[in-house]
Amino acid sequence: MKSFKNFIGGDWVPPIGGEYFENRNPADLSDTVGRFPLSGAADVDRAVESARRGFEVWRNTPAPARGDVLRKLGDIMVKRKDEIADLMTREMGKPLAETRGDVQEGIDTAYYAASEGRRLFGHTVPSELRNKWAMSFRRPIGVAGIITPFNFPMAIPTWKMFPALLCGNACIFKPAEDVPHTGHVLVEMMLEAGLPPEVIQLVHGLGESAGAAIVNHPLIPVISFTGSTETGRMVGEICGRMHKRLSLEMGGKNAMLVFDDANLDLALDGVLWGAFGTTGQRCTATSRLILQDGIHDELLSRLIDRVRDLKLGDGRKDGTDVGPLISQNSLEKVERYIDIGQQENADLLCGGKRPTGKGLENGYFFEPTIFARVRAGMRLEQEEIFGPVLSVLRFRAADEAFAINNDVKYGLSSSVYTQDVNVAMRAMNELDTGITYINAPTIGAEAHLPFGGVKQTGNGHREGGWEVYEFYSETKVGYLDFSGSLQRAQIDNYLGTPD
Ligand code: UN1
Repeated sequence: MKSFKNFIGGDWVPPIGGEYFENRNPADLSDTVGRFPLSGAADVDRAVESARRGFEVWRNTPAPARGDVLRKLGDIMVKRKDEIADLMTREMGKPLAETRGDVQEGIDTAYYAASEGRRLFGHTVPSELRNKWAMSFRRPIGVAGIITPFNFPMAIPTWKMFPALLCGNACIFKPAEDVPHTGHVLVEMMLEAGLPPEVIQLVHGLGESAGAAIVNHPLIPVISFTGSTETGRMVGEICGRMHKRLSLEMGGKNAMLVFDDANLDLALDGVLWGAFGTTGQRCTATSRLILQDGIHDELLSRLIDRVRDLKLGDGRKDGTDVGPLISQNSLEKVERYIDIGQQENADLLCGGKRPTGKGLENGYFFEPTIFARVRAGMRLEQEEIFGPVLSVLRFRAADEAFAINNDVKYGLSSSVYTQDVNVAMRAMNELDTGITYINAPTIGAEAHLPFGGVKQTGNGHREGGWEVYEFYSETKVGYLDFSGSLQRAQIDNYLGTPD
């Protein structure tokens, strides 16, 4: 079995404790990808020591030159796109079309970051005093701790690390233990693109050991975490106590609202992609379908027909629509929610169990599932499941649909299907989510726009787009007084009170 290493101190090295974990293909557990380091606090200590040296080199590299490294990295990713998609599907299951999209999101992020190297704007504004200039500019912060999930093994690490690097920070990267191979290849490509070796450190391992050591390390002032709201809360408590800058991207319970006047063919395609793409394992998955009375029965019956046609299987095989779940734990969690839905008297219309088909016996497969007659407030309707389970609700008027959408603790994404521009614009204003799509599903974020959610989905920061550059840099202000005399702000330019 192939054995992988950490990348610490500018070299590929084994974990100090000598322990490893196995990474298996969730579509076929007899297929082992390799063994990866089970790192701990001592590995993180070494990574931090080295990253601090890397930071000194990198912070003094001009931002356009840092951008050039990221552009080259984008070029390398373009060349290796299909190969990476294949290894990514092998370790996390989603079909190749989706893993190719995942790599493309990384490529887009690389090119966007490269262009930011020649921008990274501050402001120059007038001073209130004569012969004095006032301006702001950006400085890097230091070593950034990057902790990422399994569902977008390439896109999410690039969302975090490329802007962090462009701003001049060094990174310590811990990919989810389910997708270490993609993390390994990403770091290989970063080095090939010319990133100075000590600027990036790869520490494999589990959240409770390697992840916790990163979050708790006093010399890592910036943390970016994507994962569950429960873990995010713990990370937030620690970072709060330690005065760290923290970006959290957590759960979702995203809804699609379909109005009577909607194009139903479009809405059907949208909900299938939104609910069952990535086997429902997205923070942006559509997990609630809220249908207006007039089209409820027709859309539901057409949806069930289409769901029955979805082909479950190995994401590396042609024709597969839906891959496996990521792990035994996640399979058991989904099964718990099937029980919960039934106890709550929702109607289980299809799915709800593990499939029996040939070729599916060795993986974490679960049938695409629809519950109808779900009512607002049920656990099925309120809690994030992170699997292929869609709850269907009904509504009469827009206000009711907006209230159902908003009455959950999360607020990442929402989607509205209607031809009525007034309803669409009201939805934009009133839905409590970081993103609203009109006539498109709840997934579809583009790399050059800010991504993130409100309420317990996040903590106010955004990934992607222009906003993430604020997160990874400190604003510094410079005043230059060339008047040759002491000018006292707020005093010497005071206009006096009117008589
Ligand atoms: C996530 O669900 O964790 O548009 C991220 C989207 C994807 C990214 C999703 N590009 O939803």
